[in-house]
Amino acid sequence: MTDSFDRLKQDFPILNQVINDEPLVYLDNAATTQKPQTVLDAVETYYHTSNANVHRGVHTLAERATSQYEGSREVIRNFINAAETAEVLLTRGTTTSLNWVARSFGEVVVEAGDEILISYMEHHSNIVPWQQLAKKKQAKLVYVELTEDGQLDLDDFQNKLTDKTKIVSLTHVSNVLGVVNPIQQIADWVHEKNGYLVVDGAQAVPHMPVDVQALQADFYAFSGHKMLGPTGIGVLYGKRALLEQMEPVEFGGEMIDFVEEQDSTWKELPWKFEAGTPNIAGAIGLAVAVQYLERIGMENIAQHERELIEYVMPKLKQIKGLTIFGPEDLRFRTGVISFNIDGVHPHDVATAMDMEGVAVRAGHHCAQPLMTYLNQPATARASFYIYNTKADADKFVEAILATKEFFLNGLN
Ligand code: C6P
Repeated sequence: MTDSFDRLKQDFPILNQVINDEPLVYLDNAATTQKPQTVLDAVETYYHTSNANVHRGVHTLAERATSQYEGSREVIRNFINAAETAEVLLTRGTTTSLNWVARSFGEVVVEAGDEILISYMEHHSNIVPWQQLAKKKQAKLVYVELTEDGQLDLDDFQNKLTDKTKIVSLTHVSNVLGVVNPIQQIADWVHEKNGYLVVDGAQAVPHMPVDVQALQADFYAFSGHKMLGPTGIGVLYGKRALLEQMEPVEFGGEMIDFVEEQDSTWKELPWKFEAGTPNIAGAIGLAVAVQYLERIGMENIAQHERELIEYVMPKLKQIKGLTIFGPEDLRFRTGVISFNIDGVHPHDVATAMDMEGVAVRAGHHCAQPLMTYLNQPATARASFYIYNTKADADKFVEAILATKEFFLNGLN
């Protein structure tokens, strides 16, 4: 399977370059992915041939832009199997999507004394909006513990899921541990308690098939730039019945039906949430990215990443002084590998690996409560994607060994 992925690199012009005298090995895909030529072309072609504002004009370019923008929404709807395009809101990314849910839906359902349940593996974008809501509503933010090997502790989850729990908001895949959470099972538990489930899908949608109807999540958020699309475009899926109850978060042009001196009415879904001129080129680019992923097949992509980590993990485990975070059982992981080298600061690790042409990220990965929980100030992190190969994995291992040698033995 991975062999047929080897030729994908040629679709990504940015990958064909030398960094610090070494061919680039890009392993920072959890932060953002690179863009294939088809996505770059789609964005450029839009500006060359169809640029206009959407939903406003009747001239030909305006109609073209509108039909491409709304056509992109349909491509995305089909990709995640939402029941209708009214349930697919185009946002700036996962952060905006989660903020909209917390501010608008949270406003509707959360009352003083209620609980909002999240976990210790959440990204700040799935913590801070809930902290703000909890403060405003005098609700309580409750954290689910993790198991020893970094999975969601499902016993603790079930203990903390009570009649007081109004909203559960969990990541589908952790951006630090790479662990995949059993969202479908969790949705059943949450709904039995009459709660609502919000899912941060930023690290899941790019890497595996996601069917929002099968998952039964009430809201599901993700970002275009982590799945080959442009930056500044993302998605908030929500069940129609819930979106109907919510007020828009932003107000202004595009989202109104009728404006009088003192009051206004809103457009229908999904437009009532999309105030102002949207990221039209971003949506078009994202749809082309989705089509690129669909051509490869999301099952194949998940399988490719699994093969890469099955290939690289045994090699990493042989390196003395290397700690790898997250589950031992690779069936519960995507291609995210956080690690530390004893005695070397993760930032130094990332800088030294860059000297070898290998791009990895170091830091708290916008997950400070998780770092505290793991008792680590930071980690280094490699994250694989469709265009990474076994040769990249080998280079990754070599770069770790060279880094270790350089810092611990002063050689290189
Ligand atoms: N994680 C990373 O390097 P935005 O920035 O809105 O596109 O995505 C935010 C976000 C939300 N949830 C998860 C699980 C994420 O991983 C991210 C982005 C990047 O891990 C940047 S910190």
